[in-house]
Amino acid sequence: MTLMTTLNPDRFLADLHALRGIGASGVGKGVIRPAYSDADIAGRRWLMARMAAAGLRVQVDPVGSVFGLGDPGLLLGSHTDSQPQGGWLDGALGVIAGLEIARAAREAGRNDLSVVSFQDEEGRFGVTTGSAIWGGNLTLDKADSLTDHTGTTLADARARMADLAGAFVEPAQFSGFIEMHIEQGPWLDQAGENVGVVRDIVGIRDMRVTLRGQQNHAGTTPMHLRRDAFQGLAGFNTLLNDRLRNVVTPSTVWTIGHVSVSPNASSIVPGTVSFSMQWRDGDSDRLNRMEAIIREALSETATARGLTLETGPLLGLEPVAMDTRLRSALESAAEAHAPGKWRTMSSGALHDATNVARLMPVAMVFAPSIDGISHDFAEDTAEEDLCTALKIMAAAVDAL
Ligand code: HGY
Ligand code: MN
Ligand code: MN
Repeated sequence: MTLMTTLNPDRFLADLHALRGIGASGVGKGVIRPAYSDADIAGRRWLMARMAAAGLRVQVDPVGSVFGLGDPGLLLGSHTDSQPQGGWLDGALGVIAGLEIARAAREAGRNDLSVVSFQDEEGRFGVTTGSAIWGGNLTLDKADSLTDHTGTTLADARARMADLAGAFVEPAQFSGFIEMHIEQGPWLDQAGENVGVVRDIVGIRDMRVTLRGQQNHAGTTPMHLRRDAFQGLAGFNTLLNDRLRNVVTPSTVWTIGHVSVSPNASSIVPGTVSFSMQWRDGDSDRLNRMEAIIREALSETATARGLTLETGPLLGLEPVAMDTRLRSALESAAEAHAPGKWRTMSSGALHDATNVARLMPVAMVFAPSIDGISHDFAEDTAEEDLCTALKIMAAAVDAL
């Protein structure tokens, strides 16, 4: 008897839907479970109980990442925290798939699989924070001073689950990490394919920027005398799109996703604008060249418009390649269970696997996202596709 015989897709789906109910947004299948929120902590407590029921030893690290430990061997998992408007599968899929495979393995007498839900993968405080700390990309000290958009520090947030927190889990007990995730993009869905085996994960840079001008009366302040911080952002954005044209490729992305205008009133010239500046690419040199262009465009814009410029700490992760041995186990399983309906591909989304790759061999397998939608309540995948991806990951683990 192997885990393939005890693997229970219905139990896997039931756990996925149970987790979806914790922090349900009430819109579609969406969830609202930001790191350290009541819903996130409730979700982690629920997961701890499910891990214990499966016979795994539960350990929560100081940051709030939840581990279900078996004997030394492979680590499976992802994250259960969500974006402010999250989908039910982003992260949760990988944790529950890992739980189901570890549980089925134990029922078949195999106890060398462990499961993890990393904390704050969605970066309320930074970029894949929990696994960055565990993987050594970020010290706990530095992380504790990071703040979210409301100014709350990670230290204060993680204190909300201090009663659960224990020591960091020793990475040396794991021989590798496999993470299942939804693609969060359009390619598998468009091609009608079942799974993607990830070749590499792009790198990322993320920093906060503040432009300060002069708050003033929107009626009496002539245009040529204004030091309008919003106009600064608008001017920077136009200049940036023009300057980046020479260094980017069709797969390079850059996003200003969070903007706060102060004082945000119709009859007041904005005095201050704070915004997030994020960019991603598969090439570290290109990420660095983009940083230089971004900083140059920011200072040129600030000077030209009489604004002051402040940039926060630059957070980032380098592009990482998946382990060939783990990856080929996934590819053989995909060929066996979905012949002609799988591909190898890059990941434009960041994942905990990037940080874990500093410690051990890692690999990822994608399930399709309907219409390529993610980071939105509408995120979804057909249950049949979820179960196909589960079977393929289980077959790969069974072979390892
Ligand atoms: O943004 C990302 O790539 C991840 O989904 N947090
Ligand atoms: Mn994710
Ligand atoms: Mn995400």
